[in-house]
Amino acid sequence: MPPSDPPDDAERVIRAEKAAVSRALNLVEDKRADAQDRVAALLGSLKGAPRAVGGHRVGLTGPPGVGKSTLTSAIARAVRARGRTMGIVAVDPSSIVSGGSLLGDRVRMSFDPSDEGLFVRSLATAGEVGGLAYAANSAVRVLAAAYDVVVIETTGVGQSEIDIVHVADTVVLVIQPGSGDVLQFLKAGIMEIPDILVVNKADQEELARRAVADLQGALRTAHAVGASGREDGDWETPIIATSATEGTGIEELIDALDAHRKHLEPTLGARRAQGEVQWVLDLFMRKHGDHGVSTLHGLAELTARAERELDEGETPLSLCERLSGEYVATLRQTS
Ligand SMILES: Nc1nc2c(ncn2[C@@H]2O[C@H](COP(=O)(O)OP(=O)(O)OP(=O)(O)O)[C@@H](O)[C@H]2O)c(=O)[nH]1
Ligand SMILES: [Mg+2]
Repeated sequence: MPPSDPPDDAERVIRAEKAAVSRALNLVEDKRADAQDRVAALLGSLKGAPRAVGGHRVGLTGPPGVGKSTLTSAIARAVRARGRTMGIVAVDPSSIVSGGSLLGDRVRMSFDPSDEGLFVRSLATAGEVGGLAYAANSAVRVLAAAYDVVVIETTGVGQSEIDIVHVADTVVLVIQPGSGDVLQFLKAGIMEIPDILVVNKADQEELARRAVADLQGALRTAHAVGASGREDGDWETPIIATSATEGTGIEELIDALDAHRKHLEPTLGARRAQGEVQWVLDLFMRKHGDHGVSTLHGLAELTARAERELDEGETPLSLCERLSGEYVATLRQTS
């Protein structure tokens, strides 16, 4: 079947037609240059969609096995029960794509496939840095045009390969009772303070109570040593105990998500724009380091340029590629 025009596809995505959303995500994962040109065009048409502007992008992250996927399923049920639609993209570091199928898929979620208001997709990392970050970013923006709430699940703590901070309005860090690393990271200021902290597996009640108390202490220490989140100081990170398997604490979590989204409203546009700029700069610097930045006239110039060109409709993907091209061309000229 020949591909339909991007505007056509965009309309269908905005109407949340599952087949169109699926097709758009296939395109996002297709690394060929012509596919990526079409992604850029598609994202351009999706950018102003009502849900893309008014919706909520939630990043859910945490160490392996803490229950992120189970929690995401529980969140989805609660969000749907409140009459809102939801798209999920799970970034699965353990999966590999082979012959078009996803092997070793650890995304353990079960949903009603006939529910038109819920869409789930996992992206396999297949061990490549950078490429997935692009795909995840684009995937979130496709889903954001179609669904009220988008959740992106990634595994990791601290500086992970997929920096969901750049793509999520709200970052939720999920841990389980007895996970000392997170406490240490928070205390030492290695980790940015998340917008919401969740202690899952709180069916282990005594352990969970202690974990919540420890986290409260760690947050106080983190604030004391000057570690920061993305807030200007007037948002206090709530700590919420949940049991994803028993369904407790989920309503409280959704309320906290809504409260954070509301808190962000006045600055959301700027925050999202800043996230995209940061994403481009990060990727470019990971690839080409300080030398790349100085060759393209320094950080201030590069930042201003990214702001301007993203604002004009360029996608982070295409912009980063073009900057890389310019850097390489300059190297050739001067060598
Ligand atoms: N007791 C208890 N077990 C849970 C809870 N939530 C998840 N689990 C169990 O923890 C295990 C891991 O759950 P997942 O949801 O796959 O965890 P994850 O964080 O998504 O794991 P990765 O994506 O592999 O990092 C499964 O056996 C779940 O049944 C909970 O609230 N209480
Ligand atoms: Mg998972």
